Amino acid sequence: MMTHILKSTITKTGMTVLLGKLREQASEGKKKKKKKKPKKKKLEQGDPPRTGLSKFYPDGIYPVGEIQHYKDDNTWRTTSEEKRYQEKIENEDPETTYQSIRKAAEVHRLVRQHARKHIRPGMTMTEIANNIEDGTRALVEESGLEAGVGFPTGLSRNNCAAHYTPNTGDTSVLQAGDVLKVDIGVHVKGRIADSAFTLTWDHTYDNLIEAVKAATDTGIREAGIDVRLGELGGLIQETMESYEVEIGGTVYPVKPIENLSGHSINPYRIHGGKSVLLVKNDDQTKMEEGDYFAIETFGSTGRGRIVESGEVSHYARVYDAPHVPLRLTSAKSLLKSINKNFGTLPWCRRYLERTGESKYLLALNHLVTQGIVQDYPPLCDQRGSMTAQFEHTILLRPTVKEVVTRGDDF
Ligand code: HZT
Ligand code: MN
Ligand code: MN
Repeated sequence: MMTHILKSTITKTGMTVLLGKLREQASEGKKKKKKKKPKKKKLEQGDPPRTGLSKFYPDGIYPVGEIQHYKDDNTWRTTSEEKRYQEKIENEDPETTYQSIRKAAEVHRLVRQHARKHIRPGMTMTEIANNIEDGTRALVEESGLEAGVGFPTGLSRNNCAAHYTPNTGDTSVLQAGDVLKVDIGVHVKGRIADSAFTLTWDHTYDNLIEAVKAATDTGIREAGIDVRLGELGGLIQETMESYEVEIGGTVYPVKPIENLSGHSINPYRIHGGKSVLLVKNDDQTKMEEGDYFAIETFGSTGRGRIVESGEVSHYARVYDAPHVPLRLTSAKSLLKSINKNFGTLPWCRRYLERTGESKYLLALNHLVTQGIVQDYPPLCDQRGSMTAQFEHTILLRPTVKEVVTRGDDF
C-alpha cells in the first residue's frame, strides 16, 4: 500500500498540523480524489465585473483601506483608550459611515482594475466612460440617491488635467500617444470615493507619472490631524519638483499645477470647503479629526497653470444656493429632475439623457446663469503640454489615518 506524504507545518508549540483539504482526508481516511459533495458554485466577480458587492459581503463588512499611523507627537492617538472608545461609540455611528466608505472604495478598486486592463488606444472615449460607469452602477448596486456613481468619469487627455467626460455623440478616439487621466467616483449614502490615475502607452512619460505618484504619496503620508494645509502644499511641491522628464530631446521640469487642489469631501458634497494646493502657501487652516479628504496632485510639462477650455460636460447643483423663483417652466422642470436624480452630487449631460431628458440645454444654461447649477468646464494647461494626476481618498480617523481607496495598483 502507498503511503501518502501529507503537507504539514510545524506550529510555534512544535505540534504538527495538517493543512487544508489534506487535513480532512487524513482525519476521514479518504484518498486524494475530488469529492462529489453537492458544492455551491464558487462566487466570482465576472469579466466585466457586474455582480453587486453585497453578494460577496453578506455581513455588510467591507475591506479596510491602507492604515497609516500619525507621525511623531501624534502617536498617542493610536494607543489612547479614550480615542478608541470615542471611535467606537461617540458621534453618529462611525461604523456605518466606515462601511459605506469602504464599500464605495472596494467598488472603485474593482472597476478601475478592469478599466486598467481594458482601456486601449482605438477605443472611443464614450465606450471607455460607459464601461466604467456600467461597472460602478452594477457593483455598488445603484439605488436612487442611496448608492451610485459619485461624479462623472473624468477622461481628460494630454494638456487637459480634469473635468472632461464625453458628451452624447462624442466620437473621439483614444490615441497611443495620449496621457489619459481616469478619475472615477463612487458613492454609498453620499460618501464619495474619489480616486484617479494616469495611463500612457509610451514610456516617454514614465518620469512624469512617477513624479505625480510620488507627490500624491507625499500628500497622503504627511496628511494628519492638525497639519496645516499651506505646509502640506509645500511638501507636495518639493516632491513634484524633484523630477524632470525628457521628451524628444528636451528636458522639462515637472511642475505642480498651482491652481488645482485636493479637497475635503462632505456627505453628498464633493468639495467640502478645505483645499490642499499643490504649492507652498500661507493657508493656516488645519486638517481635523474626522476629516475626509481627496488627496490629488497634478504635474505638468507646461506652465503649471490651468484655464477653463472646451465644451462643458460636468455640472452640480450649488449646495447652498438661495431659493430663486424660476419663470422659465422648462428650467423649473429640469431642476426638479436634477433634484430627484442627483441631489447635490455632480453629473454630466450623458447622465441627464439617461433620465430621459432631451433638448434641455437652454433650461440648463438658465439654471447656471441663475446660480442654481454650477458648471465645471474642462481644465487645461497650455497646448502641447502633458499633465498627469494621481488621487486617493483618505479618512482621518481618531486613532489612525485610513487610505480608503488604496489598492495593489497605486
Ligand atoms: C467638481 C466637479 C465634479 C471637485 C476636484 C475633482 C474630480 O477641481 C475644491 C478643490 C467632480 C469633482 C469636483 F464633477 N473638483 N476631484 N475629482 N474633480 S474641483 C475642486 O472642482 S473644488 C478642487
Ligand atoms: Mn477625482
Ligand atoms: Mn477630487
